[in-house]
Amino acid sequence: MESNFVDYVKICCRSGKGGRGSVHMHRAKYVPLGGPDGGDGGRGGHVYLRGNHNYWTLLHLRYERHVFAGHGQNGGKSRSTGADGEDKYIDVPCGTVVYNADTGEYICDVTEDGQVVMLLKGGRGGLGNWNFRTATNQAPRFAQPGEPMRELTVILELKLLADVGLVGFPNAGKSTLLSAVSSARPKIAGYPFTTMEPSLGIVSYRDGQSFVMADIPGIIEGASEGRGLGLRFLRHIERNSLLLFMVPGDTDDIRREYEILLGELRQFNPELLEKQRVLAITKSDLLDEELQQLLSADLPTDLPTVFISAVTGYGIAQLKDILWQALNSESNKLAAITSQESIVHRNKDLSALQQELEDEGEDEEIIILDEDEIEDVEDIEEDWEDGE
Ligand SMILES: Nc1nc2c(ncn2[C@@H]2O[C@H](COP(=O)(O)OP(=O)(O)OP(=O)(O)O)[C@@H](O)[C@H]2O)c(=O)[nH]1
Ligand SMILES: [Mg+2]
Repeated sequence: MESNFVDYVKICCRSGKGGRGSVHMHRAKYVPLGGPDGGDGGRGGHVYLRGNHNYWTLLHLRYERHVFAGHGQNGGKSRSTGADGEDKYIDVPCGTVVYNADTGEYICDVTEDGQVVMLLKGGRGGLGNWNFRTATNQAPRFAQPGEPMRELTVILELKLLADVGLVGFPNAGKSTLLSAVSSARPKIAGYPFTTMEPSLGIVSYRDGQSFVMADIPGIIEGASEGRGLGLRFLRHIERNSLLLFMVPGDTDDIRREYEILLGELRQFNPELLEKQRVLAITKSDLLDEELQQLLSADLPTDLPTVFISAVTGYGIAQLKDILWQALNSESNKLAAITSQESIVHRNKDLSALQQELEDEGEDEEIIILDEDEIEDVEDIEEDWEDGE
């Protein structure tokens, strides 16, 4: 199954090459010695990255393997300058980290909405022969080539995936909660491992504020030894600032289930336990008041706890308050884990692409004039020599 949860992509970027300057001699009926009038080449297109808060994943870039800016047009006669190549913008979610895919070197961070970073500069256009007139060479037969294009393959990785990561056994109601508080529509069903891949939702809070919640596949006892879907999905909550543990109210021993989850997380990465935690007792609609009080007395005391029902909406507002407070007390305190090993390289076979790029990328350093252009130039020179 193809995942629609994309937190890294590899993109081959190329700026445009500059257009070459033109070698041209002005010819008009009554102007026999018109002189050089070759215009300048246009600038090649730049490649930019642009932060866009409407994106939360890199999914939209998944099939965007190449981003090629346009080439500058060549200069023309009558001193006309070639058009600049089209610039390209790669829209990325805020919190995207950019690495050089070949060296693994960090390039930049895009953190703010609207932030624009130039990734590759387009080649400058060459000057036309008009620019090279001098007293001693009034009919220069040369012009500058445009600057070559530049190429770079980058890996884009999302640093901050979500603020809140949901942690619970299968069937705990994680996906149901996400769909109750956000517009995300993860699959929900009464069997374990309904969720096979993480999904994100934006939870709106008061006054137009919001935070991001990540639903990940359920964890079972022994997941660290590979049981169930294992723990590989925990990679996705390593970068969340808060973990929301979810245990159904009808569980025999809520505290024990919570401890099992903690244990599995510890096995995966002990640093996960340094994150803030909140415990939600889900499916509270299945409990009566009396039972809820009974259970309350035996809940873990080292973290905030709340009874919720995603079905009736009970406790959801309170949960959001608790999450919001916790997020803002310590938000963004945790440095993102941006170590190289957290980048997974997928589809690494770039050899074909590389070849294609090389073939296309041969730059014309030598200016080849059209037949009649050459004649023009020679005619004029002869005219001038005759005249002298
Ligand atoms: N009564 C009641 N049932 C709920 C509630 N929340 C979820 N459920 C039910 O519990 C079952 C599992 O819900 P999911 O949201 O798919 O659980 P999950 O934690 O995402 O499960 P996995 O994806 O398998 O890990 C579904 O049948 C839901 O309808 C609730 O608040 N009350
Ligand atoms: Mg689910």
